[in-house]
Amino acid sequence: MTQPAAAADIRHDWTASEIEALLEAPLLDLIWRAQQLHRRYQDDTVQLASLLSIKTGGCPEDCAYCPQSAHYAKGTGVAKEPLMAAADVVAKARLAKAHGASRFCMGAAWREVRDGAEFDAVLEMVAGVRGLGLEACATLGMLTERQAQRLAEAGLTAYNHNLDTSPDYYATIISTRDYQDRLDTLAHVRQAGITVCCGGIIGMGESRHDRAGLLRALAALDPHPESVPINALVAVEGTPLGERRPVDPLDLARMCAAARIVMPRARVRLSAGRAGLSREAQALCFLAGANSIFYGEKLLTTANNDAAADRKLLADLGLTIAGQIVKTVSPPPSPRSESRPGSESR
Ligand code: SAM
Ligand code: DTB
Ligand code: SF4
Repeated sequence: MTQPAAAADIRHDWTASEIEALLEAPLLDLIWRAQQLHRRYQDDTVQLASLLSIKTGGCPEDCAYCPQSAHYAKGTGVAKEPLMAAADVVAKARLAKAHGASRFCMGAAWREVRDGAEFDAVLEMVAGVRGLGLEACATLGMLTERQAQRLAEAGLTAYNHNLDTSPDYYATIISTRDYQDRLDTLAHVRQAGITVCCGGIIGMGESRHDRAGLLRALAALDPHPESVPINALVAVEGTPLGERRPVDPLDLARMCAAARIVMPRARVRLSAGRAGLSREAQALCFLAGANSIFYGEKLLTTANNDAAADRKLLADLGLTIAGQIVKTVSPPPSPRSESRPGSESR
């Protein structure tokens, strides 16, 4: 059960040093604090969001982590593909729903949206996904205010646009756009009434101060993003970060916990990099405050966890899948109590 907000819990003035102190606190103290907020503002559900790359490769941006950048295509072998047909995308969404997803996210390797037939097709995809009763999310690069409005009119639930890292570290990772470009698009999304999905990546060589700087920038958004993806770098051969070593799963748990503390109402999504985590490491991240995952065997271009294994993990942990009707069997009536209906939904 979520409870009324205590004003002091919802803040937009977190400083990087306050957040750095969270990240360097003893892990169990940090998780304890995060759990208290989790139980005040969240329930026991985990949201399953399926991802589909609707337009792969050939992106003009030079994001050092990204296998879809045209700058690194020779090394990664990720070829530029055309935009998928709307009917094919909606068919994939139908399948994702059948497997238990409640949100469907469509990703395009674009620097920005351009008006025209392709954007019109994306609007058709959004309407089609919503028509299935799924939440629709898109991540298409930069947007104007008008484009955000058109996405809202098509029924888009959420727009994913990550800040990725701290303002200070940003230029080390991307040179073809700046932090303010990202903030401008986020403002357009918010103005259009679409919910904001915004997070970042750890494991790119950033310092703890940078991780704190990312969370500070996210928490400064007012209102806070409704969902916050925490990605661990998937080091793809051929990208400038292809040789990076995997992050320590405990650092991922720390990041989830700090995100839960500074943005208590957000769904914190344990995102890319989950395929490298043990069940126990994932459980720790859920304990720390993560309550959403990308679900389905593929992220955009790289592998994700097996869907059946994910369902089993959530069941073994006693977590509930968001948006699903769960039948609970009542205990047998005792001689002195009245019989109750055999099942209830939540
Ligand atoms: N082109 C659009 C954009 O950049 O906003 C949308 C697609 S882009 C692939 C979406 C996000 O995926 C990026 O902002 C980044 O946070 C994440 N991402 C991309 N490649 C990744 C990788 N190798 N490891 C972890 N996260 C990654
Ligand atoms: C997000 O924060 N992570 C997702 C989603 N938003 C679009 C993307 C992860 C991509 C990982 C690398 C790949 O599969 O290409
Ligand atoms: Fe392009 Fe997005 Fe990849 Fe950057 S992260 S190269 S903008 S697809």
